[in-house]
Formats: sequence, C-alpha cells, structure tokens
Amino acid sequence: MERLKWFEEARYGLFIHWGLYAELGGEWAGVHYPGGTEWIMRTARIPFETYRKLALSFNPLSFDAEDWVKKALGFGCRYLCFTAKHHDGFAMFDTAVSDYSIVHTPFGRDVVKELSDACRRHGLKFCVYYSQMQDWADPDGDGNTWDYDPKKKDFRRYFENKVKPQVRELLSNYGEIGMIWFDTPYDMPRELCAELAAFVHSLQPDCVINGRIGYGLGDYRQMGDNEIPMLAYRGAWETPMTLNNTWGYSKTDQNWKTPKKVMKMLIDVASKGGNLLINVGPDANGVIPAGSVRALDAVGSWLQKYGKSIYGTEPCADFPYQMRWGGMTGRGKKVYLHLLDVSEIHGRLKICNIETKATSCRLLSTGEELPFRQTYELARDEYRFIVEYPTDRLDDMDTVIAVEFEEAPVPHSLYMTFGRDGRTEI
Ligand code: H79
Repeated sequence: MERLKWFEEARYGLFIHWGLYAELGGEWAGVHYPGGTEWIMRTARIPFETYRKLALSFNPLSFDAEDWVKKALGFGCRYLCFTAKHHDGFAMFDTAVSDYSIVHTPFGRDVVKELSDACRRHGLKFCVYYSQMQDWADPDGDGNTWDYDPKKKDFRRYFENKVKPQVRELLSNYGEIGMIWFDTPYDMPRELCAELAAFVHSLQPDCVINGRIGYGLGDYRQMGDNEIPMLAYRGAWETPMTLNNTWGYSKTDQNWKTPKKVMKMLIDVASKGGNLLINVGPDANGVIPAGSVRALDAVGSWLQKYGKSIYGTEPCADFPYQMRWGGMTGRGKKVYLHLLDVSEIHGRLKICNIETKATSCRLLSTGEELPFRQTYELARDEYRFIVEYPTDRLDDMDTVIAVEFEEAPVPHSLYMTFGRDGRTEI
C-alpha cells in the first residue's frame, strides 16, 4: 500500500511519552506506584480536579524541539511519535475543545507545533499518539470510574465533542502527519472505529493509522506493548517497546536496556518484517533521561555504520533452525548475517538449509571479501552454507556479513518432520 511505503522502510521509530504525569515521575503523595508512570492518575485514583492542578506548574523550560529531533536522528530513528493526548486527557497541543491543554500552563507553548516544525525541518516523519477511547478528564470518556458515574456516560457525545474535533485539529494545524497512533480501543463499537478511520483519511489520505484503531481497520498490525512475535508476520507491523519499565518518566526506574539488547531486538524485528518503536519519557523539565540517551546513542552509532542491514529490509524466510550466533536480515537477493554471539562458532559460521547459490560474501563494514563454500550431503538431504570470518576484526556489538545470492534464499526444509508421531505435516 502506497501510504505505508515510508513506514515499511523505516524499521525504527522513536516514541515519546510526555505529559503532566512527567511531573510526578511515578510518585503520588509519597507513594511510588509501579507500572507505567503515565497511568498514575488512574493507578492512584487521583481526582481530576486534583490532577489538573499539575497544569499550573507545568513549565519545562529545558524543552527544545530541535534538540529532541536531532537526538532522534542521532539514535537512527526514521520517525517520531509524540503523545498529543494520552489517557489522562491532557492535550499537549493548542485545542479549541477545552482549556485542558498545554497552552494553558505557565509554559504556554504548543509542543506539537514545535515538534512537527522541527521534524519537518530535519526530514523526520512526525506522528501523533492520540488516546481515542480512554479519557480520564472527560465524564463521557472511558476509564475514569472514581470521578464519574459510568451509568451517565455517553461515549458518542465524547466522540463527537472531543475526539473528532481534536483529531481534526491535529490533522489540520500541523502540516503532514505521518501516522496517527491510537491506543486501547477496548470495546469501542466497530462503527465508531470505522467512522474515525474514514475521518482521518478524509483529512489526510496519506496518514497511516496504526492497528489499535481496532477491528483490523488500521493500516498495519500493532503487536502488544513490548511483544515481539516468534515468526515472520506477513504484512506491515510494529512493536512499541519501553527502554526501561515505563513509558512516561520515572524518578526511580533506571533499568535501561543495553544498546546491544535494543539492537538485537531491532534485528529480530526487522528480520520478521516489523518496526521497532522505541520509547523515551522526558522529565518535567523537558529533558530526555541521560540513561536513555546513552543507550540509544550507542544504537545510533551502530546504525550509522550498519544501517543498510536494517532500513528498507524485508521479512526473511523462517529458517528451521535457531541461529544462536545471531540472526539475519535482508532484502531480495541480499542477506545480512548478524554475528552477535560468536562464543560457539570460532571463525566459521555454518547455516543449514540454504540451497540457493551465493555469489559473494563480504564484511559490511569494510567490503572485504570473505571465503565461503556451499555443500550438500545426499543421505541427509542437507545443504550447508559455510563462511569463514576474521576473528581479529569483530565488532563488539555486531559483525555484519553481507551475502549476495542468485535469488532470494528460501529454506530447504521439507525433509523435516513435525508433530509427536513424526509424520510430515507440511
Ligand atoms: O501508552 C503506553 C501505555 O500507557 C498504553 N500503551 C502504551 C503504548 C497502555 N494502555 N493500556 N495499557 C498500556 C495496558 C495497561 C496495563 C495496566 Fe497498569 C495494568 C493498567 C493498569 C494495570 C501498568 C500497570 C499500567 C499501570 C499499572
């Protein structure tokens, strides 16, 4: 699908969760609440009239859209998705719908405007997250059971009075929006989801809609939060992933994934044809935590060198054996072998079941040719592809070997048997 082209090539995006909850950082009235800090209004059952006072002190003087966008580019991300409105209902943009927005804080600036402008200046796709079902500030929105009587709730009214006008604002006032990222559709009726999807495309036909619009109405499949599928999935998909254990800023959580872990996830996701949307949660001053920046900068440096093996790649065939040494990504005839853990292979990488003939094998970093051979053992009907790599020039993060085949390789695996009784099921 034309609209998805940029998305499928991007493979790596930056998610930014930022809102009033950043002021609390996971703590309320001296108590630390576990789980996503952006959920604190609900997990601590904070009354709306109390929570909204956070707007009176929201003044992130260090916020600099230019800096965030430059960081995102340095991380190697190809799109940026910003929480324009999360479940707490607070708009991080100028809205005519209510005064519960960032322009009615001491800060008074439209963050969506500044970010969208900076993204455009730097050629980064700008996307917005919008919580369409849950809205804890609105008696007719979903999720706030401690302030409002669910029996009096009229979701259609909320949909007409807040969701549609705000989606219209987001898709009218900020230029081209790459994608609108909906969340938690729960039991929203299909007709309303379909109406919302059509509404988005009536305003911006090229705007991608993520899977959490519900009912398969989105342009791609959204995997669960922090969930990576086992096998290659046909069709575009994306996994949103936290870098620590929360989406919003936390005062205490320093459990950052290592750069290598993020990179492995990115390789894994890319090999299965998906995108990784890695998250950061800036603090109340508008600063992206140093721990996040350190980790993602290291991934970015790796991508600077090896980005070819990630961006624009396609799903690889599901090869029948585990690749304990790493994994593979590729596009058509080109395959990139990622040597992530060479502790078991010592200079000789063997892959079974590739029957397709290879024409060249090189180190991606230097272009140096590597010796390889392909063998076949008749009685076992087993093909082997063997490449010798230099053990003295390994990259600590990942040594990438670029192999070119005569055609896109597919696994030769029909001899394998499946099922308890050993009968072939395929
Ligand atoms: O925006 C991020 C999350 O806030 C949102 N999706 C990502 C992208 C999300 N909405 N719902 N959920 C995630 C699942 C909710 C899990 C919960 Fe909990 C378990 C809510 C209450 C219990 C986690 C733990 C959040 C608060 C405590």
